[in-house]
Amino acid sequence: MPTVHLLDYVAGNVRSLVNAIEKVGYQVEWIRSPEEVVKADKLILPGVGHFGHCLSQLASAGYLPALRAHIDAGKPFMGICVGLQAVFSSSAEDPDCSGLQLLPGVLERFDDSTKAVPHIGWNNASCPTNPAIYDLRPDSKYYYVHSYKYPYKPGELESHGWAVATATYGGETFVGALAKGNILATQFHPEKSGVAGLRVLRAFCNGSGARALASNLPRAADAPASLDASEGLTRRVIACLDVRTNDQGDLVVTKGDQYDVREKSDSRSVRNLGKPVDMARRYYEQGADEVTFLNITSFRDCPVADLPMLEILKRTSETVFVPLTIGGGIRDTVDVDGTKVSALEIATMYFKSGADKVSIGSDAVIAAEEYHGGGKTLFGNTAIEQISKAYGNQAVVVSVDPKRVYVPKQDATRHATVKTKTPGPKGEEYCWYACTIKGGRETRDLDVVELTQAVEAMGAGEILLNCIDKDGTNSGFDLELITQVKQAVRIPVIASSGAGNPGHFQEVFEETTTDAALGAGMFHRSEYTVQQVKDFLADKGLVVRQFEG
Ligand code: 1PR
Repeated sequence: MPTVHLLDYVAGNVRSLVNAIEKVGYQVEWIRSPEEVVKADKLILPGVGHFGHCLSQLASAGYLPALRAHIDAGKPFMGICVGLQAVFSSSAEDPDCSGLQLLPGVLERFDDSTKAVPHIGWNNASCPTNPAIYDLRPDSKYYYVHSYKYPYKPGELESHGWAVATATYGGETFVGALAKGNILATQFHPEKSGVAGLRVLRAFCNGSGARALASNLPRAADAPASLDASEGLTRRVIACLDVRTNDQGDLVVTKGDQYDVREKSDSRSVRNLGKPVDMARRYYEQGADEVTFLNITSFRDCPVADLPMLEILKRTSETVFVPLTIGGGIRDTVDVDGTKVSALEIATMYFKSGADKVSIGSDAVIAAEEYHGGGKTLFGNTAIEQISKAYGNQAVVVSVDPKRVYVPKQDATRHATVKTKTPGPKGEEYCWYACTIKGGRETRDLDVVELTQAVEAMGAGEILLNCIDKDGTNSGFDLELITQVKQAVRIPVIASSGAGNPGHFQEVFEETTTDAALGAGMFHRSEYTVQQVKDFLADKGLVVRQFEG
């Protein structure tokens, strides 16, 4: 197999990139010191986390001159995500840190006054003047996850000979991909962008992208006179697999009714809906935009010994090229031999096995209680802070398991209430949402507004918003809960629990500002496929990504 070199300068999830490169027919060799850069022909710089963290690691290890020499020698070079950002001079994220300075320009943060930041999801990378740049296609969608972007100004980069593909999020048009000569840089993650992303990687690896570019060199006069600012972000549909060991000791996908995963029959055995790796692949092929695994009984086991979940991730990431999230048991713990293992170390094991994000449940509730108890103080030692510092906030999801608590009047509790259209058993017109831990087994005196605002302050990048009252009911999402949380935070929110048919997805996207919606039981029971949900949404005029085979 021909070889592609990857720069190994920082801990991060590069397993999916390795898998994607192998999928397009190349083997990966690692570059582990600046001296080794010279042996690379095709070199990829994967970018993870913060601009400053990435660039200062590169600088302190002495990589920058070696990278510039590789590029100056005309050898193929590709930067991904922060790897694209690195080609500019600097970023507002870390103003004191310099980029590779191949291009003048400063990255800016997305404006979060009217939309969620980070920008997470599937968006365009379209280049009206050079539609074939590295096999990027105008109708395809690519997976982005970032808070900083280079704003697109028509003609600016083209006048320096760059071909530029753009995307628009919430009225801000930014650079999605850049190419010139031997250089390709993508703000999106090709390794997470399904078949559309694999095409881009293939065009880089086999040189066809650079050759096509050379025969269609961009000219300043080709730059669009005005911006194409049409919004490209799709409605994200996520498939979730709750995984646990059944009574026979097999790891199975299960699904509860209000978190009770045992059959209603006398046997009370754990409901077994299938094999995790096979089901994840099926959902990927149906067009799921992400796949989430929740290890729902992790609090009983020591997760460090929980090798089957690591194995599930490794095997899934070989065939599923969309983002994978893993939740359950991400917290400081003590291994069976008495060794202390930090939440960061556990998360690292999951990232190395193919996860793109980790989801934290119970531990986030305890951390939020301490945050509020200490007068909204950040101590820097929580799992959320440590993992988001190392891997970026987009890698940290907080999974919330709330339960309704009804009250007769708005001021009957200190908690943030909503006036509900579904009154309580005694006709109560208000409710608040109490956070729970250990899979709903313990209810705490903390509401969802307190929890989500605390974890946002700690650096969480996204909220996975379940609802125990709605879970498994097929009665639709809890729109009142989702609206309350969306108003409380600026990070993206994934609506979860209650989806029973495609109309429920339409409802949650049209009646709330949720950033994504997740389904479980309706997919597992084969009542609907993910594709049917997406076809239905498309029919109703909502933008979705369709699976490219
Ligand atoms: O607390 O950090 O160890 O994480 C445990 C994780 O496991 C949490 O994310 C928690 O939500 C999850 N969990 C724990 N117990 C259960 C259970 O069901 N007994 N599952 C559980 C949570 C909720 C969703 C579900 C949606 C959609 N499952 O993932 O998929 O409700 O279902 P539906 O569309 O069929 O209605 P920690």
